[in-house]
Amino acid sequence: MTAKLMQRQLTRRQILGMVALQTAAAAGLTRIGLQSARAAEPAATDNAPAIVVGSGYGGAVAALRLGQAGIRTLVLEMGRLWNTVGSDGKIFCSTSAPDQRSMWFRTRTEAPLATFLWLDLVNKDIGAYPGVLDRVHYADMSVYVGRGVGGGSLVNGGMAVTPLQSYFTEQFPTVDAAEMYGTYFPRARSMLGVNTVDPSWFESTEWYKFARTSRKAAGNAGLKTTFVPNVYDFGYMQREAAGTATRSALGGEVIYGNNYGKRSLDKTYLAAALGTGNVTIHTLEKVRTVSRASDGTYVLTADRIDNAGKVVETKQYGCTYLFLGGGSLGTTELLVRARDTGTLPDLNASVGAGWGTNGNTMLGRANHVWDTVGANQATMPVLGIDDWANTANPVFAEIAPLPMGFEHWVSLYLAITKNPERASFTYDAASGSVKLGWTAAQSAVSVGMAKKLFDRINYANATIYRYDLFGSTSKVFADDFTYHPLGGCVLGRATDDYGRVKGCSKLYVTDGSLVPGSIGVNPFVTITALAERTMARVLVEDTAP
Ligand code: FAE
Repeated sequence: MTAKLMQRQLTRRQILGMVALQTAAAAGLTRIGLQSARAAEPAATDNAPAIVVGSGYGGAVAALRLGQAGIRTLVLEMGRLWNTVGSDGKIFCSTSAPDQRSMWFRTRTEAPLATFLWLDLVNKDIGAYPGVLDRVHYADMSVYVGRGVGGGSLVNGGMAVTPLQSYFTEQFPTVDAAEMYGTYFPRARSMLGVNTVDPSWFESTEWYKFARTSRKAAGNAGLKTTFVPNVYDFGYMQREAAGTATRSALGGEVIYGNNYGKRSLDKTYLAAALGTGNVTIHTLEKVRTVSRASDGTYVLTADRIDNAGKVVETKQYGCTYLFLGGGSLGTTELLVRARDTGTLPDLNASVGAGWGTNGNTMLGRANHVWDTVGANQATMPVLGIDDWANTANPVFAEIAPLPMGFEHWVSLYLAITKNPERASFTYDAASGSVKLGWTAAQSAVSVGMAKKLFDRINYANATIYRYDLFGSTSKVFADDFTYHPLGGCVLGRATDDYGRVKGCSKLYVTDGSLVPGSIGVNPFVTITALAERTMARVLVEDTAP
């Protein structure tokens, strides 16, 4: 089959999958397969040759490639399918007036930016519901993750960055980098629908004034900025600006979901996976335990919840091949629990280890009154300050928007630092929970590195930090959360070099837990490309009859 023909077929299949996703949502179904394009709930499946846990990047790649290989596959996702409009006519709620759809079983939102002028203007009371953004709290670190069909792709900033090859090699010395950069990164970018902002539009539009102002401040300190690609459709964004398309990125939407414009996984990989006719997705089902039957097949226990979070059914599933795509937290928690409660006793000691925050730290600077950032700001970042080559203090800082609808002179950044600190997850038998050993001192390392860079920028521009954005304690650096949880089942340690879990045949990890705590840029392109590499290998070597 020619590449062109394959592409055309994929598009047709993708459309079939998207119809299935839409029809399932409209009919209120929690099981989605091609049958649901006819608004019929696919038959309940308890056994499948392959099961995929989670429908984020790693899970979506696994589901598509298994489906294309003709392997009947079941995806279990704890979040909902985001495709039904609420009373406001929108699927996702707005960022400025969030409701129950915003956060995963909360009664008040927990936005990253807690305050403005020390005032609690940002967070709002909401009803408890399986909302799209979760903030998972550990002792000294909290982690933002997406919940729903599409995982993190539903809530993230869409920045689709390929890491520097030299740093990729440093992090993954046993992976063939030439093959990654020649085959798997391009494959991932093409499937994800990565595109770039038109530079001339960027230079002229009011919507990116904030980025140009931050670029100028960085330039004054002798630092260079670089454009970063995104999966948000920039053609759509330009139509938003022209007033011919409904606003999403230009309407403040991002962390609680984008109603338009973004190529989230339900529009790309997952639609194509359903289009194969071999993939079914069950929503609102959280996998709780994994064990192995005497014949070597995997047995999963999953709780099905309703919109109030009540467990309405506990189900058992069986499969021959098990792919874990629950994300760094979800996958690692499942495996740490399985090892330490004895349901998968052969998992090695590296399971749970090697976790990091990608060195994340958020901060704001106050610009001079003449350096405006604009009342109108697009929510999709397109520029980063790239000082990674500075071996004394490597930092890549995304220039983040702060769309408040009025001029506030704040430049916001998400700094990615080369923090070498790592932590481990451990099972606490008394509470039955999995704990993360990350400490405040480990976050202080990221802060120290970000501070060195931004002290330079402040000095060169005679500006200061903002002290009012992260709570009432005059905190400058948001050091207590990350958007980029990475590691826990690191490639080559907890798994072999292709994500096959050591000690358990036919068990695979395909998500962010494979990345050893840091990748130097926003991580989803790397996660997707590694998953593509795993699937290409596993389908050839492990599933042959
Ligand atoms: P992920 O996408 O988190 O998917 C895991 C899925 O598994 C989720 O849907 C879970 O609900 C589900 N799940 C977990 N446990 C279970 C279970 N036990 N049973 C059933 N289902 C389960 O994992 N990255 C970028 O590259 N660029 C950005 O611009 C960017 N911005 C971000 C902004 C925000 C606000 C956040 C939160 C993240 C951002 N990220 C960004 C990070 C990115 O979204 C993240 O690295 C990926 O989503 C991780 O992909 P995984 O496949 O590992």
